[in-house]
Amino acid sequence: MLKVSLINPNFQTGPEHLNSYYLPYTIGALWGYLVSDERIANNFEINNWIFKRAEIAETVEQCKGADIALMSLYIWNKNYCYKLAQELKKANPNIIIIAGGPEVEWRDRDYHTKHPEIDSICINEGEQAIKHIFECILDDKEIPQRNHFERLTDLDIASPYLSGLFDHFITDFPDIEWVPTLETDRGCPYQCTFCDWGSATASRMYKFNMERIQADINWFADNGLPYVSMTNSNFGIYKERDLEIAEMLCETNRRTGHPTGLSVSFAKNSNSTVVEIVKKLTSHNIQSGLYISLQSTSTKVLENIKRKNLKINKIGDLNDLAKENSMPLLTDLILGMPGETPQSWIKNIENVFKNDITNMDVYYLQLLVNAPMNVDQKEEYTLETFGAYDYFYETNVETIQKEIEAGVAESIQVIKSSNTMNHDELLDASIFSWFVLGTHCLGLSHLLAHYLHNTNGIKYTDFYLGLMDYLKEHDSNFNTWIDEYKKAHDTWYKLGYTTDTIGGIKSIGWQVIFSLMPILQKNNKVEEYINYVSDYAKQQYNVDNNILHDYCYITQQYIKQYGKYLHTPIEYTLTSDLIDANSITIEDRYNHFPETAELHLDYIFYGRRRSWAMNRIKKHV
Ligand code: B12
Ligand code: SF4
Repeated sequence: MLKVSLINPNFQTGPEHLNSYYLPYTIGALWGYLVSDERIANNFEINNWIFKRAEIAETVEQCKGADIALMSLYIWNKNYCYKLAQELKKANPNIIIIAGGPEVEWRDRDYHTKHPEIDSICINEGEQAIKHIFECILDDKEIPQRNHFERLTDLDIASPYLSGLFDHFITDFPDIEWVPTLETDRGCPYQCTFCDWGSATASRMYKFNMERIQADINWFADNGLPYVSMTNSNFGIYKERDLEIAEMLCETNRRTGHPTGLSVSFAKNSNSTVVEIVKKLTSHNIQSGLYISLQSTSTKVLENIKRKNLKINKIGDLNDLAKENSMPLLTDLILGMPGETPQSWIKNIENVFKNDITNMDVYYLQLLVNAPMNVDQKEEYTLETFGAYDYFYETNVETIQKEIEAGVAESIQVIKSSNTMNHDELLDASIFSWFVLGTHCLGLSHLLAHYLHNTNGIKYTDFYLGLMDYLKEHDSNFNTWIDEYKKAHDTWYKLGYTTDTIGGIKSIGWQVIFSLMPILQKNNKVEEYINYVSDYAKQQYNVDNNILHDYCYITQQYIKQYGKYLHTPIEYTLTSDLIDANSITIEDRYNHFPETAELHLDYIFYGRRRSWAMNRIKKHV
C-alpha cells in the first residue's frame, strides 16, 4: 500500500474565540473520487490530513511515512505549501508531490525550474488529472509534469462527507467549530476579469445530484455544524432546482436547528428567483438579506471588467423587489478597478445609498494570479499593486514577520493606483469609504441623511462630504485618526502589513476600512459624534429641532454599544416625522451580549453583514 498525505491547510476563520476551521473539502473530494476506483482503493491509503497552517516542522513530522503528497494550492496557503514541499523532499527525496488548485502558476513556463520540489501539477478541475497520475504510478509509467484534463460532465461522484472521510475530524477535534463546504454545481457562465473562477471553469455549468446535496446537508446538521459555505458562483441560476436546495436548507433548519448561517454568491441575472430564495432563507434566519455583489455602478468600469449586462446592475429594480418583499439589500464595492475615477467612486456610493442599501462592504481590488485582469489588463490600466500579507481574514500580525522570514507568509496583490486613480486619489477614496462605512452604514447618521435625502433631495454624498469637513474643523481627534489612517497605509505599502493603530484600534489590512465605528466605540465617542452630526445638520441644513431631538435619542439606542445593551426593548413615541411612524420599538437584533468590550469590538467587524452592531427599529404607524 502506498501512503498519501492529503494537504489543504488554512488559517483559522471567523472570530478568534470560535476556533473555527474549514473542513479540508477540496482534497477530501479528490480523495473520495480516487478511491471510488477499486484498483486505486486497493493500492493507496491515507497517511494523514493537514487542514491548518501549523509550524512546518510539525507538519513534516505528521507527513512522515508518506510516499505521495497531494497539495491544494490557494492564495491562502501557496507559500506554506511550497515550503512544506521543499521540507518533505529534504526528509524523503522519493516522495512524489502533486499540486493543484487555483493558485498554481501554470502559465509560467519556468514553473518546474522555480519549483523543483513539485513533481507534477494539475490545471483547473482535478478529478480526472489526479486519477490519471495515480494510474501512471500503478502502471509504473512516467508521471506527466503538467496535467490538464477535460472537466467532468457527470458530477455523480462520491461526497467526502458521505464516504465518512470527515467523521474523525468531528470526533478528534471537539473544540473546533468546523465549517463545511457545500457544492451543488460547478462552473460560472460569466468571465468577470478580476475573478479566478469564471475563466478557470470555462463557462459551462454542471450539477451535482439532489440526493447527494440533501445527504450532505443532513450530515452537516447531524454533526451540529452551524455555518455552511457554498461554492456556487450563481446560486439561483437554476430556478426550480436552487429553490429546492434552499428549501432543503430551511427544512433541515426547522428539523434540527442547523444550519444557522450560510455564505453563498447569488445569481447575477435572475433577480426574482434570488429574491424568492433569500425570502426563504431570511425567514429561517439563515441569511440576513439579499447580498448583491455590485462591485461598481460605473458603466465604463462594468464594461472593462465584463460585468455590464448583468441584471443586478439594475439596482432600482432590485430595490423595488426587495421592498415588496420587506428584505434588506446588502452589497459590496471594489475600490480601484480599471476605469474607476475619484468621481465615479463617489457616484457608486451615492447610487448604493439612494437605493436604500445601508449594509455595504468595501474591498480593495486584488489581482489573482490566473485572473484575466492579471493576465491581460494589468498593463493596459497601469494597475499598480503591492503584496499585502494581511488581506486574509485571520492573519496574525504578531507572527507575520516570523512567517515572512520562514518563507511561509502568504500575500495578495492589492491595488495601490491605476491610470484613472493615482495613489493619493485612491487613498482619499478609501478614507471617504471608511467614513461612510462607519457613519452611514453602521447607523450613526443614516436616519438623518435619509430624512434629508427624502424630504429635501440632499445627496447622501454631499451630506457626508460636508460632515467630514465639519468634523475636521470641530474635532481634533478626527484629524488625528485620518493622519493615523494615512500612516497605517504607508506602513502597509512598505511592510505589506499594518502595525499602526488608528484611534487606539489595531486592525489588520482588510479591517482598516471598517474601523471607524470600533474607533468611536472604543473611545466612547458615539454620543459626542451624534451631537456633532446633529449640530452639523442644524448649521448646514437648518433641520428642525424636533427632528434632531428624535434623531439623537433614537440613534443613541440604535447603535449597539458595549455596556448599554438593550436587554429589554425600548418604546419611543416620535415628536417629528424623522421616520414614517408614530412610535417605534428598539430592540437587540440577536439578543447577543458579549462579555468583554474586546469581543464586542470584534463582532462589529465580523457581524457587519448581519447588521449585528445595529439594534432593530420596529415601526408602529
Ligand atoms: C469556499 C471559498 C472560500 C472560503 C474558504 C474556503 C476554504 N476551504 O478554505 C472563504 C469564504 C473563507 C473564502 C475566502 C477567500 N477567498 Co475564496 N473561494 C471559495 C470558493 C467559493 C470555493 C472553493 C472550493 O472549495 N471549491 C470546491 C473545490 C472542490 O473546487 P476547486 O477549489 O476549484 O478545486 C478544484 C481544482 O482547483 C483542483 N484542485 C484543487 N486542489 C487540488 C489539489 C490537487 C493535488 C489536485 C490534483 C487538484 C486540485 O481540483 C478541485 C476539484 O476539481 C472559491 C470559488 C470557487 N467556486 O472555486 C473561492 C476562491 C477559492 N476564493 C478566492 C479568494 C481570492 C478568497 C479570498 C482571498 C478573498 C478575500 N480577499 O477576501 C478570501 C481569503 C481566504 C482566507 N483564508 O482568508 C479565489 C482564490 C483565487 C486563488 N488564486 O487562490 C477563488 C477562486 C474565488 C475567485 N473569485 O477567484 N473563500
Ligand atoms: S465574479 Fe462571480 S459571476 Fe463573475 S466570473 Fe467570478 S464567479 Fe462568475
